[in-house]
Amino acid sequence: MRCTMKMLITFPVRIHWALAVLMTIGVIHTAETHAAHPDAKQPVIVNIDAFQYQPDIIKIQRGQSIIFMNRDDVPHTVTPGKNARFISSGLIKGGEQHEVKFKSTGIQDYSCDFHPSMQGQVQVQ
Ligand SMILES: [Cu+2]
Repeated sequence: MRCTMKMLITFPVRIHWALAVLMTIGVIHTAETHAAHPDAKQPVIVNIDAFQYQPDIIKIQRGQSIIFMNRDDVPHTVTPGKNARFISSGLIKGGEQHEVKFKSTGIQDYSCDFHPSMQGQVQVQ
């Protein structure tokens, strides 16, 4: 009887301890994973704001994505230039975003169909 009571008390404690260990392992594992892959290809943001791509020149790794976020109220596009190897965004409405994955290396220019002064460049390494 005494033994049963003790088990009832210690069981939840053990569960908590096991969870704490698992969570710690999870945190360590996550940290190691990032350390082992310093070039982890997270998407980067290019804002479209005040009729400008910001930044207008950006370096990324092959296989990395850019999320173009249109912070203006009017639509814009991300239209590839002749040296670019990605598919046109089509119309990106105000407040919307569009993701482009860059699979080929090299300098790739782009512009906006509606506003010729809007020019950007992606340098894919
Ligand atoms: Cu535009």
